Amino acid sequence: MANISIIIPTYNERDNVVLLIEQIVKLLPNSKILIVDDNSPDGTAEVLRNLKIPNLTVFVRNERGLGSALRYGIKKALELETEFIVTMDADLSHDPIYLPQMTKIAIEGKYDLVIGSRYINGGGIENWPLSRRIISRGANYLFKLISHSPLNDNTSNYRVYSRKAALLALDCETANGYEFQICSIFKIIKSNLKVIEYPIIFKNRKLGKSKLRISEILNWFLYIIKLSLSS
Ligand SMILES: Nc1nc2c(ncn2[C@@H]2O[C@H](COP(=O)(O)OP(=O)(O)O)[C@@H](O)[C@H]2O)c(=O)[nH]1
Ligand SMILES: [Mg+2]
Repeated sequence: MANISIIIPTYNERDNVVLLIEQIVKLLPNSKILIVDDNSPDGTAEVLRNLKIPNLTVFVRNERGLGSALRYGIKKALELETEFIVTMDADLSHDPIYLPQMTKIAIEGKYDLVIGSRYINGGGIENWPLSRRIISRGANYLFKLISHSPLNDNTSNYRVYSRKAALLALDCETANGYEFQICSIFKIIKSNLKVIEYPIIFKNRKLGKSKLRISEILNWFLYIIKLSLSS
């Protein structure tokens, strides 16, 4: 049985994260679950501390940022001698039902990255507004154009990384927020690691709010220009 850690970044996800963890424990009982919470004002961390789940660790940081939260979780997972590292959102958009198959593919196929993909046959999105669909499609189109990525969904945070791929992702030291998703894929494909997509149906969150802000979208586009100039 491979040693798997599942990293879940949280910011104000009190109403989602418990449901998610309960499902993960049933589906992958031997995995370690690492929550990286940025001191959520809604008390996400306190709710989690009251759960009696042996393989659950909750890290509370005094800074904000999705990119740095993911890096923090990956570092902790590598310290645990984890062989495969999963990242996924806390808001139930990433259905844990796919976890057994995604991790099996990584282990048996010796993949360095298995990405839960909305944009291949069998994948899709439920209940996202048109504006979010356009932003996501546009971001993927631009990234593919500059990186020649073989992947159709490069911005999904539902992933299984090998140790080698996770170490490369950690090189994205300055990638904030959503920049981390493309920086890590960029490094992984430029190193010719073995990558594959697995179709997922992404469901828009029912509870809590998205943290994506206009400023972050603009920064993302500036970042992709920098990436294209440096490559
Ligand atoms: N630790 C941490 N997690 C974050 C931060 N921003 C977003 N997240 C988490 O990252 C995941 C994706 O964020 P979400 O707001 O759902 O973005 P969207 O799905 O792109 O609309 C969720 O689990 C959030 O709780 C942050 O600043 N710090
Ligand atoms: Mg979300």
